[in-house]
Parts: sequence; structure tokens; C-alpha cells
Amino acid sequence: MSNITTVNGERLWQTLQIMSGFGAIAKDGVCRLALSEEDRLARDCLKNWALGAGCRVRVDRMGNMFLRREGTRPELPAVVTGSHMDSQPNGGRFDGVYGVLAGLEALRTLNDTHIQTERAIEVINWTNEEGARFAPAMIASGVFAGVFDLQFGHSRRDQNGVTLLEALRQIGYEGEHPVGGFPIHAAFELHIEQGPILEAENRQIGIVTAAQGQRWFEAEIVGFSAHAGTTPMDKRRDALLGFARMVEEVNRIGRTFMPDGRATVGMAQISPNSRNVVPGRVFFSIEFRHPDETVLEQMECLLREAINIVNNGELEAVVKRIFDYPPVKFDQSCIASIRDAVKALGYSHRDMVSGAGHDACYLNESAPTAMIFIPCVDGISHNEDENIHPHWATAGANVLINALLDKAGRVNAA
Ligand code: HGY
Ligand code: MN
Ligand code: MN
Repeated sequence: MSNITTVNGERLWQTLQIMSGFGAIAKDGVCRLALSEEDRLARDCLKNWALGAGCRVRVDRMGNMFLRREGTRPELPAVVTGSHMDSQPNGGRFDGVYGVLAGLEALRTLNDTHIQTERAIEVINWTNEEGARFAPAMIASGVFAGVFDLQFGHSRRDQNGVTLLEALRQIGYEGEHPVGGFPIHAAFELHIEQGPILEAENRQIGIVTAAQGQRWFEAEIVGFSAHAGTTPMDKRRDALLGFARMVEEVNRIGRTFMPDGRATVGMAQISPNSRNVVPGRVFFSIEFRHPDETVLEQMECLLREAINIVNNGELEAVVKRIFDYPPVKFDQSCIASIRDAVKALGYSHRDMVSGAGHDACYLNESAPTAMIFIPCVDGISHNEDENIHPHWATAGANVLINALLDKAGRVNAA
């Protein structure tokens, strides 16, 4: 990679600070749930910035936003980058949004340096990557990649019964463009690592060659709601007791497959959730992750054995898999573009497997894709304390813009 281009790190950092104001919560966190009013404000801001940078903005029927900087040959499949701007309820200021804004910064830098590319470059804001409001996660990139159909995507309901389609309409982001169905030449996603490795090894960049597989489940345990004062202990059908056993079992399954195995019960709804009523029902989530598909299969088998133990006549317990994707291997040619950029920039780096899921994992089903990581402080994410340093943010964006140029074809020297 001969002539390299570098971004305006200060401008990137400023856009990150402005964007973190939409849905800001205590401890410098954000709560910007997918298709919420906070998400609408962030989307409108992104759209205005993109229009200000001379991009065309289009929105598809899942609300995915595409910020397009035209190339000299518009008929060729574009090169894309992007990530997500929705957050966890107690999210950090960088998870997802950093990749979107670094992509915008790349387009702005190409404008500043009057670089023209043969292929168009598009920055994408994917809807509902987190799966915090609408399960499963990465639903919109999943529809784009053909993993889910549009009707499934639109029908997902949040905990208040609002469908994803209703939410799109409420914030005015139900676009008219079809979801997917067009070729992409190459795709890159830039993201914070959300783990401790890069910082601990004092490396600036992670070249992400793969991502671990995931399986998500929903489970329900039904007992019988009863008076806390008059119901003897041996006459209870306490759904929460069954839930407690399942939490122990899920944790045991995760530990059985350490060091790579992950098992989490993250969401639970207790009914009727009243202090003086023995819980009659618990609805909860379970998710497993591992780089090896056969281990995920073993974890699921152990889960089904565990649920049968709880399903003992006193309590009725059922579990349903709602989402799974196998371990992902990213595209070697895109990885090479990243590696060339990292070496040309002289950044310390290492290859990595992503522990987290990303839209790139689905995009990889329909386009050559790879990811770039930057460190985050103490590996903290999905927590208000999530943090990065400005120079990390700049380094990641510098790798991104040069990888994009490598694939989009530079028409003129700067
Ligand atoms: O859950 C994940 O892996 C991603 O951060 N949404
Ligand atoms: Mn993310
Ligand atoms: Mn996340």
C-alpha cells in the first residue's frame, strides 16, 4: 500500500461526543434503544452530517441507512463499511456508533483530500444490532443477508408488544428501498474490541479473522402463583425456584467449556413480580457462544437435559432456540487489505477472533467481509464505563479509510 491517507481525528472525536448526547445517561453512558426517540435523533443527526458531506442517503424497509459517496463508476458494486447506533439500556458511548462515525469521517476525509474512487463507498447504520429491544440481535443485517425474511424482521415485538415495523413508522424510518438483494464488492466493520486483549498487549489494532458462533434461547417456567403467607413451603410450585436452578445449570454449562465457552442468562421477567406472591411464571433468555459449532451443539444438549430436570410435574419448563449463527470466518482478501493498511501505517496489531457478534457476521454471508478492532479501556463494554482513547479512535479510522481505498480503487492521487 503506497500512498496512505489519514483522517481528521479531532473531527471524529467531536462527532462521537455530539452523538453520545442522544440518549445520554449517568456515568457517561447511553441508552439509545433501537428505533426509540433517542435513536431517531441520532439518525437525523447522522443524515444531516451525511448530506452535508455531499452523500446521498437512502433507507431500506428495515430502517437500515446507507450514506453513499459516489464513485466514478456507479454501475460497479460498492465498497461498504458501517455498524450500528442502537445501544444496550446501559450502553457505552462507542459500541457500534464508533464504526458508523469513523465511516463518515472517512468520507469527509476523501472530500477534504479530493480523492476520487472508482467504486462508490457506502457507510451503513444497521437497525437493531443489539437485540436489546427486539430479539434476535443483528436482525436487520440478518434480513439484508437473507438469513431472516422481511416479515419476520418486521414482526419482532419489544417487551411492550410494539412491533419493529410499528417502531420504524413511529420514528419515520420505514424506508421504501428493498432490504438487500444487491451485490457488495467488499465490506469492513470497525468496532471497539469489547474485551481486554488489545489493551493488555499494548496493541493498536485487532485484525479480526473470525467470530465465535452464538445460540440464543427463550425459556419459560410455569408453576402456580400463591399467597406468600398462607402457602406452606411443601405446597408451593415456585417458578422462581426452577429459574434459579436453570441459572445455576446455564452457568455450569458455560464453565464446562472454558476458556472459550460463554453462557449467559441476561433477561428475566417474573410474574406477577409481587413481593407477597409466590412467582407463578418466569420468562427468560439464555445465550451460548463458542468458536466451535460442535461445542455449541453440546451446550444445547446439556441445556435441554437441564430443562427436563426442572420439568418435573410440579413445574412446566420449555425452552426454544430463537437464533443461531455458526462461527464465522471472514474474507481473506478483505483481511489482507486491513493487514496492508496496518503495516503501511506502522501500527502494532494482532489477529483476533471476535467474542461479540456484529452485523459484519451476517454481512459476511452475502459479501466479502472483515473487521477491524481498536482497544477499549479494561475491555469494558455493555456498561456505562465503556471508554476508548482518542488516539485509538484515530488509528482505527486510519486503517479503515486505507482498507476502503484499497478495495474501492483510487482514481486520482490526492
Ligand atoms: O451481543 C453481542 O455480541 C453484540 O455486542 N451485540
Ligand atoms: Mn456493537
Ligand atoms: Mn453491543
